[in-house]
Amino acid sequence: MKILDTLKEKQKLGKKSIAVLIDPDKVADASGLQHLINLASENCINYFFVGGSLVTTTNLSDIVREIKQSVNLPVILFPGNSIQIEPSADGLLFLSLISGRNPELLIGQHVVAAPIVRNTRLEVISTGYMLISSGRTTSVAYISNTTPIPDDKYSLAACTAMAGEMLGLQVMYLDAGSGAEKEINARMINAVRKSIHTPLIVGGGINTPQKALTALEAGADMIVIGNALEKDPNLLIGIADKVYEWNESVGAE
Ligand code: 1GP
Repeated sequence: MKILDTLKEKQKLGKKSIAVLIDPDKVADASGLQHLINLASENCINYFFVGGSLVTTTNLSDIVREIKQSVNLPVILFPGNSIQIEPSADGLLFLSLISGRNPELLIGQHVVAAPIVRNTRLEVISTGYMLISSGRTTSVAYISNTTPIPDDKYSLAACTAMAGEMLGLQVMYLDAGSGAEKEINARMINAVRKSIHTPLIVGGGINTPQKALTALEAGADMIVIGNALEKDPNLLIGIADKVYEWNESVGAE
């Protein structure tokens, strides 16, 4: 089944997913990566995301290969720009940064990437990517040269998501930015949830089981955890438990 179809199916059933984000620049060594892959697989995570706002290494294909050799889980590219395309992954979040007004990230890089992507077997998932302010400036806000939506401008975020959906984007991604000081607040997630029908991904600064649960309760269909695991991979156990418990409570797969 395709990634997007699975997400929509789970959304219909009220089930949630969890993705582990691997930033190629933060992979210190092969054994650390392997440990994280094993933990992720033992804790029933659903997806690996691979990418970052600034990738200075050339290990993208090695990382995808390492994951695919170890576990049978979809690897989804979460690219910061058009050079982060790796054909051996399973899917690609084709991100349009709709919270910003930088034409390069709304459509420019996509034009460059489209013919390359067309020649791959990647499942392309068009994604309305929305940055929400989260305290200090994050790498993604700086690199993208965009202003995140203020975290108390609920209707601005809701209308942005709504417009993204009307433009045909298949998934919305609310991101506070990797390693965000403040995760996205429940009211913001809920406002966006209520404004759209597409699956909703939420990430940035989720570093405790409670924050994960709050995001799920507020309406996230998928949560993404990255930075916190770079410091303490075992945090995944408690966070993944929340997703597991949620799914158990809504019934069998
Ligand atoms: C960042 O949403 C992802 O784009 C994950 O954020 O690294 O803070 O978990 P963290």
